[in-house]
Amino acid sequence: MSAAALGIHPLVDALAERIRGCWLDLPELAPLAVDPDLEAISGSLDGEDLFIRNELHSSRGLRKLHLETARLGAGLQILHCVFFPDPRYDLPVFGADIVAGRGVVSAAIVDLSPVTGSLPEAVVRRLEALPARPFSQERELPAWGTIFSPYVRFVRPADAAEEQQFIAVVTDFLTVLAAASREAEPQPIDHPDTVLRHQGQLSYCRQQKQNDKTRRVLEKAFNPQWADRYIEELLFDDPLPLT
Ligand code: BLA
Repeated sequence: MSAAALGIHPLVDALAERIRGCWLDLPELAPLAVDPDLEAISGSLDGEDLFIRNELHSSRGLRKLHLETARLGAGLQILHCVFFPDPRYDLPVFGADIVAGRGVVSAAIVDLSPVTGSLPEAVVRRLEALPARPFSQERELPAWGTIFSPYVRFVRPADAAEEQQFIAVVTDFLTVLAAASREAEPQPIDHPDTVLRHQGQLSYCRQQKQNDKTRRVLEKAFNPQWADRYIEELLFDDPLPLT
Protein backbone atom coordinates (compact mmCIF):
# COMPACT_ATOMS: atom_id res chain seq x y z
CA MET A 1 0.00 0.00 0.00
CA SER A 2 1.28 3.51 -0.69
CA ALA A 3 2.15 5.92 2.09
CA ALA A 4 -0.65 8.23 1.00
CA ALA A 5 -3.16 5.40 1.16
CA LEU A 6 -2.01 4.70 4.70
CA GLY A 7 -2.50 8.33 5.60
CA ILE A 8 1.14 9.01 6.37
CA HIS A 9 2.09 12.70 6.58
CA PRO A 10 4.28 13.68 3.59
CA LEU A 11 7.15 14.75 5.88
CA VAL A 12 7.12 11.38 7.67
CA ASP A 13 7.18 9.57 4.34
CA ALA A 14 9.80 11.83 2.72
CA LEU A 15 12.11 11.70 5.73
CA ALA A 16 11.81 7.91 5.95
CA GLU A 17 12.79 7.70 2.27
CA ARG A 18 15.74 10.02 2.87
CA ILE A 19 16.94 8.00 5.86
CA ARG A 20 16.72 4.80 3.77
CA GLY A 21 18.86 6.55 1.15
CA CYS A 22 21.41 7.64 3.76
CA TRP A 23 21.71 4.05 5.03
CA LEU A 24 23.21 3.11 1.70
CA ASP A 25 26.15 5.44 2.45
CA LEU A 26 27.03 3.60 5.64
CA PRO A 27 29.93 1.16 5.50
CA GLU A 28 29.13 -2.56 5.88
CA LEU A 29 25.35 -2.05 5.88
CA ALA A 30 23.54 -5.32 6.63
CA PRO A 31 19.92 -6.14 7.44
CA LEU A 32 19.18 -7.14 11.01
CA ALA A 33 16.38 -9.59 11.73
CA VAL A 34 13.17 -8.05 13.07
CA ASP A 35 10.89 -10.14 15.26
CA PRO A 36 8.12 -11.05 12.77
CA ASP A 37 5.57 -9.96 15.38
CA LEU A 38 7.02 -6.45 15.27
CA GLU A 39 7.97 -5.96 11.62
CA ALA A 40 4.56 -4.87 10.39
CA ILE A 41 1.99 -4.32 13.08
CA SER A 42 -1.53 -3.55 12.07
CA GLY A 43 -4.68 -3.47 14.03
CA SER A 44 -7.51 -1.27 15.00
CA LEU A 45 -8.55 0.57 18.10
CA ASP A 46 -12.10 1.83 18.54
CA GLY A 47 -12.51 1.50 14.79
CA GLU A 48 -9.35 3.47 14.00
CA ASP A 49 -6.53 1.93 12.02
CA LEU A 50 -3.14 1.34 13.57
CA PHE A 51 -0.11 0.61 11.51
CA ILE A 52 3.55 0.34 12.49
CA ARG A 53 6.45 -0.62 10.26
CA ASN A 54 9.87 -1.42 11.70
CA GLU A 55 13.10 -1.70 9.75
CA LEU A 56 16.43 -2.76 11.28
CA HIS A 57 19.99 -2.77 9.98
CA SER A 58 23.51 -2.73 11.33
CA SER A 59 26.63 -1.14 9.88
CA ARG A 60 30.29 -0.63 10.72
CA GLY A 61 30.44 0.75 14.27
CA LEU A 62 26.65 0.88 14.68
CA ARG A 63 25.02 -2.10 16.37
CA LYS A 64 21.44 -1.22 15.46
CA LEU A 65 19.86 1.17 12.96
CA HIS A 66 16.15 1.36 13.68
CA LEU A 67 13.54 3.15 11.61
CA GLU A 68 9.91 3.06 12.65
CA THR A 69 7.05 4.67 10.81
CA ALA A 70 3.65 4.57 12.45
CA ARG A 71 0.10 5.73 12.15
CA LEU A 72 -1.64 5.41 15.45
CA GLY A 73 -5.30 6.27 15.67
CA ALA A 74 -6.93 9.34 14.24
CA GLY A 75 -4.34 11.27 12.35
CA LEU A 76 -1.31 10.67 14.62
CA GLN A 77 1.74 9.86 12.54
CA ILE A 78 5.19 9.18 13.86
CA LEU A 79 8.66 8.67 12.51
CA HIS A 80 11.06 7.32 15.08
CA CYS A 81 14.66 6.62 14.20
CA VAL A 82 17.65 5.75 16.39
CA PHE A 83 21.08 4.50 15.33
CA PHE A 84 22.81 2.92 18.35
CA PRO A 85 26.60 2.67 18.26
CA ASP A 86 28.62 -0.43 19.09
CA PRO A 87 30.28 0.68 22.37
CA ARG A 88 33.70 -0.38 21.05
CA TYR A 89 33.56 2.57 18.64
CA ASP A 90 33.74 6.23 19.65
CA LEU A 91 30.50 7.21 17.89
CA PRO A 92 27.42 9.17 19.02
CA VAL A 93 23.79 8.01 19.01
CA PHE A 94 21.79 9.35 16.07
CA GLY A 95 18.16 10.03 16.96
CA ALA A 96 15.26 11.59 15.08
CA ASP A 97 11.57 11.81 15.88
CA ILE A 98 8.66 13.39 14.05
CA VAL A 99 5.18 13.63 15.50
CA ALA A 100 2.43 14.82 13.16
CA GLY A 101 -1.28 15.07 13.73
CA ARG A 102 -4.06 16.20 11.43
CA GLY A 103 -1.67 17.50 8.82
CA VAL A 104 0.46 19.51 11.24
CA VAL A 105 3.92 18.52 12.45
CA SER A 106 4.08 19.40 16.15
CA ALA A 107 7.56 18.06 16.88
CA ALA A 108 10.61 17.43 14.71
CA ILE A 109 13.80 16.61 16.55
CA VAL A 110 17.19 15.38 15.42
CA ASP A 111 20.50 14.98 17.21
CA LEU A 112 23.83 13.24 17.34
CA SER A 113 23.93 12.58 21.08
CA PRO A 114 27.10 11.89 23.08
CA VAL A 115 27.45 8.69 25.11
CA THR A 116 30.34 10.15 27.10
CA GLY A 117 30.67 13.68 28.47
CA SER A 118 31.05 15.17 25.00
CA LEU A 119 30.89 14.34 21.31
CA PRO A 120 34.01 12.96 19.57
CA GLU A 121 36.18 15.82 18.32
CA ALA A 122 35.94 14.80 14.66
CA VAL A 123 32.14 14.86 14.92
CA VAL A 124 32.16 18.33 16.52
CA ARG A 125 34.44 19.64 13.77
CA ARG A 126 32.07 18.42 11.08
CA LEU A 127 28.94 19.64 12.88
CA GLU A 128 30.50 23.10 13.24
CA ALA A 129 31.08 23.19 9.48
CA LEU A 130 27.43 22.51 8.59
CA PRO A 131 25.32 25.25 7.01
CA ALA A 132 23.12 27.22 9.42
CA ARG A 133 19.52 26.23 8.80
CA PRO A 134 17.23 28.49 10.81
CA PHE A 135 13.63 27.61 11.70
CA SER A 136 10.94 30.08 12.74
CA GLN A 137 9.67 27.97 15.68
CA GLU A 138 12.24 26.37 17.95
CA ARG A 139 10.89 24.22 20.79
CA GLU A 140 12.15 23.83 24.32
CA LEU A 141 13.59 20.47 25.38
CA PRO A 142 11.83 18.49 28.12
CA ALA A 143 13.60 17.84 31.45
CA TRP A 144 14.82 14.37 30.38
CA GLY A 145 16.46 15.98 27.30
CA THR A 146 19.84 16.38 29.05
CA ILE A 147 21.07 13.48 26.88
CA PHE A 148 21.04 15.64 23.76
CA SER A 149 24.08 17.49 22.38
CA PRO A 150 24.42 21.27 22.01
CA TYR A 151 23.71 20.69 18.29
CA VAL A 152 20.23 19.21 18.81
CA ARG A 153 17.48 20.69 16.63
CA PHE A 154 13.97 20.60 18.07
CA VAL A 155 11.50 22.54 15.94
CA ARG A 156 7.94 22.85 14.76
CA PRO A 157 8.30 23.23 10.99
CA ALA A 158 6.04 26.13 9.96
CA ASP A 159 5.48 25.24 6.30
CA ALA A 160 6.51 22.93 3.49
CA ALA A 161 9.80 24.80 3.01
CA GLU A 162 10.73 24.27 6.65
CA GLU A 163 9.72 20.62 6.38
CA GLN A 164 12.16 20.26 3.47
CA GLN A 165 14.77 22.07 5.51
CA PHE A 166 14.31 19.62 8.37
CA ILE A 167 15.05 16.78 5.93
CA ALA A 168 18.23 18.67 4.97
CA VAL A 169 19.30 18.93 8.62
CA VAL A 170 18.78 15.19 9.14
CA THR A 171 20.78 14.51 5.99
CA ASP A 172 23.60 16.78 7.26
CA PHE A 173 23.74 14.86 10.54
CA LEU A 174 23.69 11.46 8.82
CA THR A 175 26.52 12.55 6.50
CA VAL A 176 28.58 13.47 9.58
CA LEU A 177 27.80 10.09 11.16
CA ALA A 178 28.68 8.20 7.97
CA ALA A 179 32.10 9.90 7.81
CA ALA A 180 32.75 9.23 11.50
CA SER A 181 31.75 5.59 11.23
CA ARG A 182 34.12 5.07 8.30
CA GLU A 183 37.03 6.51 10.30
CA ALA A 184 36.44 5.19 13.83
CA GLU A 185 38.69 2.33 14.94
CA PRO A 186 37.25 -0.20 17.39
CA GLN A 187 38.74 -0.46 20.85
CA PRO A 188 38.85 -3.72 22.81
CA ILE A 189 35.62 -4.81 24.48
CA ASP A 190 37.23 -4.44 27.95
CA HIS A 191 38.85 -1.05 27.28
CA PRO A 192 37.81 1.52 29.93
CA ASP A 193 36.50 3.84 27.17
CA THR A 194 34.33 1.01 25.77
CA VAL A 195 32.93 0.45 29.26
CA LEU A 196 32.18 4.18 29.63
CA ARG A 197 30.43 4.31 26.25
CA HIS A 198 28.39 1.22 27.17
CA GLN A 199 27.28 2.94 30.38
CA GLY A 200 26.54 6.12 28.44
CA GLN A 201 24.28 4.21 26.07
CA LEU A 202 22.42 2.60 28.98
CA SER A 203 21.85 6.08 30.35
CA TYR A 204 20.64 7.36 26.94
CA CYS A 205 18.05 4.55 26.86
CA ARG A 206 17.03 5.21 30.47
CA GLN A 207 16.42 8.90 29.77
CA GLN A 208 14.44 8.23 26.58
CA LYS A 209 12.20 5.88 28.56
CA GLN A 210 11.22 8.87 30.72
CA ASN A 211 9.35 10.32 27.74
CA ASP A 212 5.80 9.69 29.00
CA LYS A 213 4.36 10.93 25.72
CA THR A 214 5.71 7.93 23.81
CA ARG A 215 4.52 5.46 26.44
CA ARG A 216 1.06 7.03 26.70
CA VAL A 217 0.43 6.81 22.96
CA LEU A 218 1.53 3.16 22.81
CA GLU A 219 -0.47 2.19 25.90
CA LYS A 220 -3.58 3.78 24.47
CA ALA A 221 -3.12 2.23 21.05
CA PHE A 222 -2.29 -1.25 22.42
CA ASN A 223 -2.08 -1.90 26.18
CA PRO A 224 0.40 -1.17 28.99
CA GLN A 225 2.08 -4.60 28.86
CA TRP A 226 2.51 -4.43 25.12
CA ALA A 227 3.83 -0.87 25.32
CA ASP A 228 6.32 -1.88 27.98
CA ARG A 229 7.67 -4.80 25.97
CA TYR A 230 7.84 -2.70 22.81
CA ILE A 231 9.80 0.09 24.54
CA GLU A 232 12.14 -2.27 26.42
CA GLU A 233 12.80 -4.71 23.57
CA LEU A 234 12.65 -2.64 20.42
CA LEU A 235 12.66 1.15 20.91
CA PHE A 236 15.28 1.48 23.64
CA ASP A 237 16.71 -1.97 24.31
CA ASP A 238 19.93 -1.91 26.29
CA PRO A 239 23.16 -2.75 24.48
CA LEU A 240 24.30 -6.32 25.18
CA PRO A 241 26.36 -6.64 28.36
CA LEU A 242 30.11 -6.47 27.75
CA THR A 243 31.53 -9.95 28.28
C1 BLA B 1 7.40 14.09 21.81
N1 BLA B 1 6.71 11.75 21.12
C2 BLA B 1 6.47 13.07 21.48
C3 BLA B 1 5.06 13.29 21.48
C4 BLA B 1 4.45 12.11 21.12
C5 BLA B 1 5.49 11.16 20.91
C6 BLA B 1 2.97 11.84 20.97
C7 BLA B 1 4.39 14.61 21.82
C8 BLA B 1 4.34 15.49 20.59
C9 BLA B 1 4.65 16.93 20.90
O1 BLA B 1 5.20 17.25 21.97
O2 BLA B 1 4.37 17.76 20.01
C10 BLA B 1 5.21 9.81 20.55
N2 BLA B 1 7.38 9.14 19.61
C11 BLA B 1 6.12 8.89 20.03
C12 BLA B 1 5.87 7.49 19.83
C13 BLA B 1 7.04 6.97 19.31
C14 BLA B 1 7.96 8.00 19.19
C15 BLA B 1 4.60 6.80 20.12
O3 BLA B 1 9.10 7.85 18.73
C16 BLA B 1 7.42 5.63 18.90
C17 BLA B 1 6.65 4.68 18.63
N3 BLA B 1 11.56 10.60 20.91
C18 BLA B 1 12.16 9.50 20.41
C19 BLA B 1 13.47 9.86 19.96
C20 BLA B 1 13.65 11.20 20.21
C21 BLA B 1 12.42 11.66 20.82
C22 BLA B 1 14.42 8.90 19.35
O4 BLA B 1 11.65 8.39 20.35
C23 BLA B 1 14.77 12.08 19.96
C24 BLA B 1 15.88 11.73 19.37
C25 BLA B 1 12.17 12.98 21.20
N4 BLA B 1 9.69 13.16 21.29
C26 BLA B 1 10.95 13.57 21.57
C27 BLA B 1 10.90 14.82 22.28
C28 BLA B 1 9.56 15.14 22.45
C29 BLA B 1 8.81 14.08 21.83
C30 BLA B 1 12.09 15.63 22.76
C31 BLA B 1 8.96 16.34 23.16
C32 BLA B 1 8.63 15.89 24.56
C33 BLA B 1 8.09 17.00 25.42
O5 BLA B 1 8.02 18.16 24.98
O6 BLA B 1 7.71 16.66 26.56
